[in-house]
Amino acid sequence: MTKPTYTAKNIKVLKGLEAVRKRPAMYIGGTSERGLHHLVYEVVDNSIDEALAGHCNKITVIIHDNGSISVEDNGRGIPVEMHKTEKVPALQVVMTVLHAGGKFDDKSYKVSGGLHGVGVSVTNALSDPCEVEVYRGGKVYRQIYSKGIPQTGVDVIGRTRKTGTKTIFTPDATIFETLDFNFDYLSVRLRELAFLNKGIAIILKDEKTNKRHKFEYEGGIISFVEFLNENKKVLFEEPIHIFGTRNGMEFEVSIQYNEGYQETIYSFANNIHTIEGGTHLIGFKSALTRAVNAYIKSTNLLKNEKVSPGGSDIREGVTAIVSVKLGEPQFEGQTKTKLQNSDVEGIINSIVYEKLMEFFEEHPAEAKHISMKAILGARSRDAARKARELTRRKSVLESGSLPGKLADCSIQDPSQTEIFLVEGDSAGGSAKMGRDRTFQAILPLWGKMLNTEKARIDKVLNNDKIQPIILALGAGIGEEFDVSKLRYNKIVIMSDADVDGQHIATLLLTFFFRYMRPLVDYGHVYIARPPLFLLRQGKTKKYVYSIEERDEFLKKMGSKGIHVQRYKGLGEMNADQLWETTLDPEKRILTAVKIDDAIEADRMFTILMGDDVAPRREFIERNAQYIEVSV
Ligand code: 0RA
Repeated sequence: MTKPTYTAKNIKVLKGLEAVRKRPAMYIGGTSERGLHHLVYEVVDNSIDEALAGHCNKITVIIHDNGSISVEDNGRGIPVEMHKTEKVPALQVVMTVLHAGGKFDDKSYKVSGGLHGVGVSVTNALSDPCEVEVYRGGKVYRQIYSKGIPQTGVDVIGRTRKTGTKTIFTPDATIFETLDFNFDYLSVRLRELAFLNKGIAIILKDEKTNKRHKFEYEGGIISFVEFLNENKKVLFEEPIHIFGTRNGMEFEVSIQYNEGYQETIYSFANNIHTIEGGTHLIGFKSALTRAVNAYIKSTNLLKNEKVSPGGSDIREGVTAIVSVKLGEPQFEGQTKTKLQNSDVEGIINSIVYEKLMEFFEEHPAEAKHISMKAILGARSRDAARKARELTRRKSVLESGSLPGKLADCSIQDPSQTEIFLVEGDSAGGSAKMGRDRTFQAILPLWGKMLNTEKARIDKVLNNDKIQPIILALGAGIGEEFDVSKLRYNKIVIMSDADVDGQHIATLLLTFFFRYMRPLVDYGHVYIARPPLFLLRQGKTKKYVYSIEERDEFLKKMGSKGIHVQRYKGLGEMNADQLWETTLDPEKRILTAVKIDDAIEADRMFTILMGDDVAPRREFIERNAQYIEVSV
């Protein structure tokens, strides 16, 4: 084994790696689960670049059972020859110099690249150990690093016929709060990458559980749109597909409509999900609005009617992906996910408009469907406005008046308060008596909750089950929702631990997700977990929250004179018990509702709340552990 040589240049390299280890958040956004997974994405991005350059079509990611993870591609292999100016092997430069990436290959620009665009050296710096194998020119080369510092030279360790690069790394336990790679978390991003880069097969395996996925989509973003609409009724079968290149920028758009009213548009720049949008998204939206309006005008679909569809009417029920790839993307915004390259907007706007008009001309049935839906959307917006004005006039939604059934808390400071949305009047009654009324408010819910997944906003606004919730929270709804006006810090859904209770919780979550989204994004929503059993033995009492926990305690307590009481519903608990088990911040269990991935959440709500029964049954069966409480 050759020892790496140290020169003055190495001092600079060490300083760079040190900076990464000192402030990992600056490079990978944090050291929790998200940052941990970012390590993988940096490595995968390099392989994606190799694929986009046309030299690789397969990437395999394996979660190993010793805590390491490996990423292997079948590209050309990172060059191992001496780097001309750095005087060490090119591989070592890529692995240890910040921003080195594939830059020494001038011809191709780096298309993918993580949010922070720092490259695989960051993954290396935060791993211990990290090992890279390169298959190239008939040989297997290897270099091993610890915390980014080479422990060996680039050694030849064998012969091979294949070409490619494999990186195996173990995240440094002194840096990360968690070291467990999450199969589902990785799946979401790797699937997204497979959609955005058609023809690349990305395989994910988990050696611990033997789970395996292969993501490969010949249709690219067309497949992405079909995937998003999978359980929805679509207006036309084949998604629209528009693509082109201009000024060195590649762009691609796919559009399909469903019968719902939600707007689902995801935009990407260089494979990065631009959550905050940007110029590509603005250009796309403008083109869509202009094209649909132009078509409506040219076909006189509106006759003499006064309504005119606006952008949001035209985007009711749309599912679209906008993806651009460009040389020097400029990102801004709070999370650096807003594309700001100004030339992109005009290019996308004009080309998408042109191609959409062509599509409409060639597909009059689809064009008419889209147009009629937009017109209906405009009419309903009109109706919603009138409904809002009516309720306003009745001074309900904006009067600050509170619903009659609300038992409010006494303190005013919204950062200290909680509201429990309680299923059923009897549980509501016990909760009102059992709570700490200084900071806990109770709003009982009764009757059949509206399924907001299938309702337009005018119906939601006027619904007598939903209105009390809007009033109690005090922050408005929909586009006018203002999280700063929220009257409570925690909104706790409290329903029975049975199928009906689950259903109500899901209906409420759907409502929050669709109409009060910041509530979810800012982490205000919780689900209470009431106990399932009360175990009693003489004077000792123990509430348990799952069947496993019950069995565990039965074992511990022995079987002498144990009395097991099962709670079928919240209504069976008296006020004291409810306080003890579900309301008391010292003892209760609350599950925070977290939505990491909007795409997954969107699909989940569609499946749970949409029209199709089969996928819903399948989903519930797959997730049966969450509703085991109903047995
Ligand atoms: C630049 C040049 C060449 C290969 C690569 C970059 C490369 C980098 C990575 C990172 C992960 N997998 C990769 N595969 C390839 C090769 C240039 C040549 O062979 O002429």
